Amino acid sequence: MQIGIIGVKFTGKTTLFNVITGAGLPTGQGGVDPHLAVGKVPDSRLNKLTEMFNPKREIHTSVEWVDIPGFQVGVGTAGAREATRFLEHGRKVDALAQVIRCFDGGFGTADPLGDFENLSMELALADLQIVENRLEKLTKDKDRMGKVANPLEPPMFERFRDQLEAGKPLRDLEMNVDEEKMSSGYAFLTAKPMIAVFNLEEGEDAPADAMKAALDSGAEVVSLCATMEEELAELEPDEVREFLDDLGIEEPAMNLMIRASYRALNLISFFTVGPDECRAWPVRKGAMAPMAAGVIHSDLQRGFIRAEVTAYADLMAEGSMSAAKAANKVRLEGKAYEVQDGDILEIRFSV
Ligand SMILES: Nc1nc2c(ncn2[C@@H]2O[C@H](COP(=O)(O)OP(=O)(O)O)[C@@H](O)[C@H]2O)c(=O)[nH]1
Ligand SMILES: [Mg+2]
Repeated sequence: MQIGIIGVKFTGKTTLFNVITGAGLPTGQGGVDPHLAVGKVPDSRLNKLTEMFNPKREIHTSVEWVDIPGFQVGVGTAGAREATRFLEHGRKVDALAQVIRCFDGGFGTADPLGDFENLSMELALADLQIVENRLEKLTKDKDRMGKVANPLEPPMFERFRDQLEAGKPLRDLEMNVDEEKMSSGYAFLTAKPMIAVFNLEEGEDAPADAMKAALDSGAEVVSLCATMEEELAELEPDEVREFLDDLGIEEPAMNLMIRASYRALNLISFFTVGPDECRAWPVRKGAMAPMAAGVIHSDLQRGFIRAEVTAYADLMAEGSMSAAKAANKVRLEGKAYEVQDGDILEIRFSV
């Protein structure tokens, strides 16, 4: 699963990418190539499980991030080419994190609402182009053969066109299973989950108008200061703790941003615990127990018998696995059990 970081040039995309992945790319450069790196998904529940079970290893889930070259508005043909390139990279990822500059930083007065609207417009126009091409092709088919191959397509694409012409993203539209199937191959940009990341001057708030525009477009919204996150990432754990305590916050805003992105991918985490390893695993929200078992190993899915399931909150409330068992908090679940975020699983299987 990949998350693409998009936005206008010099908004802090690469700074964020570096903090999330540790990639160490130069910032302030406005490069032209995308960069890909893996970033772990911080989860304090896993840290607590590690404290409880004291395993040899602690393994977080991770997702892939793509630092996509910046987008520049209205700079002639070279700019148009660049804009297209950024859209191409955007199509390949599963979710988009749009970074919005709210700091000055010597780049001129920030225009968060303007930047958000411009980029949203660019995405909508790119999708509209595809929709119109498709509608044109369908009209030609109809003229030539008297009908279209799939009569469900024209009304769907007309609905898409109306939505995009109204300046609204496709992610807003209710789609049935057929429509999901028919449209998925087009990789529409405005159908992808979006996280709006307001990159602030330290200590300032995100502007309400831009925040509202992002929320209205169905995006998840996060505010942070990328350069402060960059400094935090260089501190020792106890220094970080002290710093956060001073601010009266539980964890770095970056963690919230990463988890919002993880949620946007429609992923939840379940855990496995033991003396060797405490580990978080990613699974699609709504997945049944055998599917989750398959994330660990295909044998566990093939030979799935049952899952021993303990809710994270129950385990913490009871204080140990044996206490949870004694309190009947360890349940035996079958193939039709829908795995919940934070479940601790032990799979029983036979192959
Ligand atoms: N003041 C301030 N500067 C920032 C912040 N985030 C990034 N920058 C600076 O803005 C410049 C551009 O950052 P970069 O990450 O390369 O932006 P990109 O072009 O979007 O990848 C760099 O000099 C960063 O140090 C921030 O939150 N506050
Ligand atoms: Mg960059």
